[in-house]
Amino acid sequence: MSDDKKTPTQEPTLQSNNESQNDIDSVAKKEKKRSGLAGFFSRKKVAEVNSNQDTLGAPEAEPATVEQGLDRTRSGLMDKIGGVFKGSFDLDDDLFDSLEEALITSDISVEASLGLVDSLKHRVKSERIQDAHGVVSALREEITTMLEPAEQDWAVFNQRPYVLMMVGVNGVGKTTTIAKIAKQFQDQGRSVMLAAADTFRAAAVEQLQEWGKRMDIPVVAQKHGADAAAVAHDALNSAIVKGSHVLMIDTAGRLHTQSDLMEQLQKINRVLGNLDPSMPHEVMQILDASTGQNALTQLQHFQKAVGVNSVCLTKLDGSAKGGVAVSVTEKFKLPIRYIGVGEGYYDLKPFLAKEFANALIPDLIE
Ligand SMILES: Nc1nc2c(ncn2[C@@H]2O[C@H](COP(=O)(O)OP(=O)(O)OP(=O)(O)O)[C@@H](O)[C@H]2O)c(=O)[nH]1
Ligand SMILES: [Mg+2]
Repeated sequence: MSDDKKTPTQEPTLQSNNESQNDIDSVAKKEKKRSGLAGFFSRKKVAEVNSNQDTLGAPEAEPATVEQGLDRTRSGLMDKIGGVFKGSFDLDDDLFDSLEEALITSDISVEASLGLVDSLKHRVKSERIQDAHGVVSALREEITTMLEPAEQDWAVFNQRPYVLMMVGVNGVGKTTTIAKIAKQFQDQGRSVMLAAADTFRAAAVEQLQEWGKRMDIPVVAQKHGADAAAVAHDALNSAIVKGSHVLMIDTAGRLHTQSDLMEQLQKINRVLGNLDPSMPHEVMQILDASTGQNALTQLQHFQKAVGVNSVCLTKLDGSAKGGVAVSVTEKFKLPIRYIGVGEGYYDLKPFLAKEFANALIPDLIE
């Protein structure tokens, strides 16, 4: 059977965190019943969603700075680093081993942690660093250097429309990130079009449509269960006709093990590529930073299946340990376009290596 003839009922269920599709559907139905469209925006409990209504995506909400967003992330790592330098200490192998452990337990991969500590040892020796402050400053600089390959210029407005497809596992923040980017582009006077190619999850189409309504941005959609590639195809034609600067394609969350759903992404790639071989110009994978090393595995599989070109790290304002940015860069050298530090429109920040390293590892408080 050709891809085109697949019906949604033949697709495997989207399961994550052991949720069955029935669970997902019944949650979605409950969400739909709730007051207004609040339920479409998240899977959070009603009380949480309602309490967020004032700030969720509200342009007037006070956005977090990167430093503020990384508050929780930073305190975890700095507690560990502070612990290494507590009391009197020698800059010996034991101390560097403890530092290495602090980095590894903050989601920096073993390889990257080894590399960082090796460079640090050399610097401590060659620059005759003797105090904790000097070691921590040197570590911050080493982390900045390691993160630099991920800070890349984005030629997003060089093509028109620039076609950007968002991929990732369930609930990582794909749809919210699309809305945040769309809002920021719109603020820059660019025209955006959205494609509701998550035709799989109940209420996903309405979720994107509601974002579009709020921002006055057109959303191309078909009904739930429609062929995702057909939606992307329609949206591209509309974006061409309208002369939109950017087309962003929202896709359903999926696990890499769901081969039918991974093929669906390949099909979107193929269908767009048939119209113009350079399309989609970019496949951006959204990674929930709080999933730590698991994010690396997700990226590896999605990259193999659909050729991921860039990354966005979300939920760095939560329990994430932050080191995942270092691991992702060390292993994949892909651009990290943005980091998510909250739920509002402007809680999505361009990734800047130095700013990130400074926010992650500030000076030790004496
Ligand atoms: N705190 C915080 N929450 C975020 C961030 N990004 C997204 N979220 C929240 O994560 C939840 C899931 O976001 P969605 O955008 O629906 O995720 P998704 O990947 O589209 O989900 P599926 O379409 O079901 O796969 C929502 O409650 C968002 O508000 C972030 O950077 N910080
Ligand atoms: Mg979504």
